[in-house]
Amino acid sequence: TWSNVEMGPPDAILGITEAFKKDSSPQKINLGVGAYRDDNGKPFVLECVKKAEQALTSGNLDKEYAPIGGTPEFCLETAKLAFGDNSPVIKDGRNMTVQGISGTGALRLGAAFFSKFYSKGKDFWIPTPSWGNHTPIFKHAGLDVKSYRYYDPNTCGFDFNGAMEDIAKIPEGNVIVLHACAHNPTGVDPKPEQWKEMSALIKKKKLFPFFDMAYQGFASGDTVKDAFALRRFIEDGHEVALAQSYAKNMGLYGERAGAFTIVCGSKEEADRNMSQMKIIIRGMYSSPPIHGARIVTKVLTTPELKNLWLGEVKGMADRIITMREKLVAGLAKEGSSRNWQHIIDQIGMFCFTGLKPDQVERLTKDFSIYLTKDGRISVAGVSSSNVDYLAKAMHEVSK
Ligand code: PLP
Ligand code: TYF
Repeated sequence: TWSNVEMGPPDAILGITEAFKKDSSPQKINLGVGAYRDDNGKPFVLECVKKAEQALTSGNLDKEYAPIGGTPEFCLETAKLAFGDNSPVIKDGRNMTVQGISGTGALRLGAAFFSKFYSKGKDFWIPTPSWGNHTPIFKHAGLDVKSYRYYDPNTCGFDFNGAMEDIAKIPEGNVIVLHACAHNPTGVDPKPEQWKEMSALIKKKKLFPFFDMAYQGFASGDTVKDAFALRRFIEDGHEVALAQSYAKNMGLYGERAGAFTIVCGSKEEADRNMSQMKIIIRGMYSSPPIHGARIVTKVLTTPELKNLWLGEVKGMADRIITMREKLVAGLAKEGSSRNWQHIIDQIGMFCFTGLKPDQVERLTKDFSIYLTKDGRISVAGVSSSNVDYLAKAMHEVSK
């Protein structure tokens, strides 16, 4: 029956973990997938999450289905986290927010909704480069994906002029995808002043901003600071779409808790959009998983747990910043004459090292260090015990 089905390639990011597992070197390091590790290299379950789970267990909750769009409480708390408790969007009920199956599922719901109902322009414009899964997610929904300049390999920083030039040429009505903070894979974000100019241009060009916020809190360690771009666009009067994820900032990777929001012109419009969003969800997977969403709701609605969480997010962000500094210091100690300042300047979980594909290959072959071909390393996989080895290896392949 399936003789026509060809073997597909492994996923560019998740395939790395498969290769890593097969490697028997005791010094091997997995810097492929973006998943936080503590300084012992172990997966980290946040204390606030453990406490929330204990409270949930003792509450003897049932396992009934969630509503199609997730519980109203989860959706409200998640929207408040993004837009701010006192945001007029929330006060006026202009947000249509549903739970998604983590950030990926949220993006996919947004893509489905735009594909079916958005009539002003058919293309989704993503930065170059962008998260490798953006293109497949949007294409699955029948959208066309195009790109605007974003990363400048010469400076290992943001190509502001290139981005502005390209955005100015995007046809009116098209959708522009923006990483709200901690851009994946480059770790390069626009500065606040640059966001302001981008917002003005996007408004003038009548583009629809679609934010992907998978790392709120992970860039600066502060969830409010990391929401700057999104909130600025709202202040400027944009109607936006937003995909959120709790995978990284609450460490809920496998729980698949996230949300999709469209900010509408009125509550009445939001209600109509919600009715259609539910019809889409019902036909895709009917209703979302409940456990992760319950944890999130518990953490966000219990002041003590929320404070604990904010401290833990900052702790994760700070450890990553420390590792960036140690890596650069280690490279200097090895005698590298290259300028590695961008490793410190870039933010969030990832660092775009600037290493070329052949250098990446050598890191893996000769040093059992696993990373994506584009030279991205997940800094979350770096620890006090492997940073010196990593610095030595990076120097060896780049000198
Ligand atoms: N968007 C970006 C830019 C990401 O980096 C990720 C995760 O790596 C996601 C969305 C969604 O991840 P998840 O589906 O695990 O929430
Ligand atoms: O490291 C990255 O960029 C991501 C991480 O279901 C990821 O691709 C892994 C699994 C998943 C969603 C995101």
